[in-house]
Amino acid sequence: EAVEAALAGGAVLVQYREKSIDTARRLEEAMALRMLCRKYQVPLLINDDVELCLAVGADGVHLGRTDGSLQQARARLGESAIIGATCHDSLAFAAEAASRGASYLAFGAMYPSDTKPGTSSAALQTLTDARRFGLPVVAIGGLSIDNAAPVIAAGADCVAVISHLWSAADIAARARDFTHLF
Ligand code: 3NM
Repeated sequence: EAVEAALAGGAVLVQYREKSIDTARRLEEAMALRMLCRKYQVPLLINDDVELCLAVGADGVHLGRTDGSLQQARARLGESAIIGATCHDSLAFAAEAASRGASYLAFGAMYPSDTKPGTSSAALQTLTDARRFGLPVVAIGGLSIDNAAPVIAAGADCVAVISHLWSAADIAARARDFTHLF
């Protein structure tokens, strides 16, 4: 219900991010999301799990920093898959990911995040500089309606949000508020 509300409010991409080792549950949830995202014609990405992506026919994966994973994922998923790469605050990581065929570059954390406390921080300038790679720039970490505008002004094409979206009393309205920042 929460994801459907976010989609109705205008979310343009959904990432399934589930660290549980319960394979059956992961498969079931990812499949349910796949059907929901298809209904709204929004891509579904799976965090760090190429095989689950293939199993449910998701649109791609988001990858953390593991050597070689990008090429392996591309080889397994094909040219049309969306493959996103975490770059933290590093233009060097971004350059490497771009050269290895990443579909978008993700930077963060832009602000302290309750979801991922203690993660390293990324500068607004990094978003601006990353535009040189010619790929969509995604910003993540501690983003809210009140603090996302400077991140978008600095060069983010997308904001990835957990807490400030899912904690909203009206998730569709909160998603809509984010779309109005662009
Ligand atoms: N990655 P929230 S920050 C999953 O910096 C994740 O790479 C981050 O959640 C990074 O919107 C983060 O609740 C958590 O802060 C984002």
